[in-house]
Amino acid sequence: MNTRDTRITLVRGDITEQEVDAVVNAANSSLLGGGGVDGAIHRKGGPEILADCRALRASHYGKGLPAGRAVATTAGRLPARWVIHTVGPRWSASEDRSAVLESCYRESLRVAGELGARSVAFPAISTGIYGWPLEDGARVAVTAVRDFLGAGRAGLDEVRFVVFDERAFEAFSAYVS
Ligand code: AR6
Repeated sequence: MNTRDTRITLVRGDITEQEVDAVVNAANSSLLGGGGVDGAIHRKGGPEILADCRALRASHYGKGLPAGRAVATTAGRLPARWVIHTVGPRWSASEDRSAVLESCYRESLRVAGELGARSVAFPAISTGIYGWPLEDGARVAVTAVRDFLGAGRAGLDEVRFVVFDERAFEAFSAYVS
């Protein structure tokens, strides 16, 4: 799929193994690590990432990074140049939080553009520990990225969705084609 000059691709794999300029972390507002993608990125990327996160907390985010926002750090030992940490919303059955989820993708792409990244890999934000239903998470993700790229501000060659299992691959396939 091409939106303006950026390819949107989908692969099944591990976000920590992507050779792209920036990988996006499904973080929490503490920026101090956790499970899922967050745990894998810190484990594989090493302590430099956490050191940068702590510095960001001290300088800007003493109260935590709000959901929907994004910040960049080194990628440490990952085969990428930067990690962009974003905080997804927890799924709520009673409240529509999809604008916050959209904002995660948009803000991550905005930060990627500021860094001069040409390629960005996203996990399926909020669809793991934060409980967002996969099909809807895929819809919001692809729509948000497509809308951002359609506005023509990106300067990116590729936005890659990286999903862990077959179910997620099928969910994203419905929107990335
Ligand atoms: N590569 C690609 N996708 C993965 C990987 C991986 N290595 N590991 C898991 N997934 P999650 P969230 C998929 O839970 O829902 C952390 O504790 C997974 O199957 O990582 O945004 C943070 O600190 C799912 O589809 O992120 C927060 O507290 C998707 O990635 C909280 O979890 C996202 O799952 C954030 O929860």
